[in-house]
Amino acid sequence: MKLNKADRIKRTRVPVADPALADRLPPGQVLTERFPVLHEGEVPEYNMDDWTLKIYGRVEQEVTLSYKDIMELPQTTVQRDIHCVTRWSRFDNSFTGVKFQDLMKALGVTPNSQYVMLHGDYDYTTNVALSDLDREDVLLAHSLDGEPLTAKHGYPLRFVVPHLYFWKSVKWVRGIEFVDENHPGFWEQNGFHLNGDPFKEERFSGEDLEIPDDEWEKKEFD
Ligand SMILES: Nc1nc2c(c(=O)[nH]1)N[C@H]1C(S)=C(S)[C@@H](COP(=O)(O)O)O[C@H]1N2
Ligand SMILES: [Mo]
Repeated sequence: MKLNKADRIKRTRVPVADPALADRLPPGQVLTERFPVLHEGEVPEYNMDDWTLKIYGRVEQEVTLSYKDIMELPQTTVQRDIHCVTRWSRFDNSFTGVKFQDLMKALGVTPNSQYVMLHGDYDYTTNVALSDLDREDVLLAHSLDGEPLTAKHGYPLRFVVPHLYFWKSVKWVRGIEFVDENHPGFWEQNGFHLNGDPFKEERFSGEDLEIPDDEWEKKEFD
């Protein structure tokens, strides 16, 4: 059933803002304890012997890592809230993995550019500024709340960029490409904001689209 615009607006319940959450819950978000699954395309299956993560583009030296290489790097756990542009937020997610900063340090990779295109299976991309990755709490995560990520949530490895809308947190990450210009990735080419700060409500690049606050409840949970 395709709703016309008026119907959609009628269905748009304005999320109730709990004043106690004002500092924590970005505008227009709804809190959930469940964990919705959102992505385009199929959930990949891997033979971990063949799996690689490539770091390439505008760097002094390109590097290809195995899963073992990643697991041998220093491990960090960060507890953060996550905010999806389809209006759900989930508090206190405890992700474990390798900090982007530690990865760069360990590899001695010196980027020659200020922008990054992140690549995930299958053919998913999202653009981020290097300054948005070069932070204490940006992880390449393999676990959530002490358990390995499920296939649907990005096993074996996903980015967690908690201060931006969750579409920037690439699941099934396979490539970190340093690029000269901030070209839009997949969702950014499809009407979403180039940057995506939830506290500034940077949802869209052009005209606002209606996102009913229960949009995500039609999705799968895992
Ligand atoms: N590889 C890949 N990563 C992806 C996506 C995707 O389609 N493919 N979707 C993004 C979007 S739009 C969201 S909201 C989050 C959802 O993560 P979750 O399914 O763990 O909640 O993953 C992001 N990472
Ligand atoms: Mo999303």
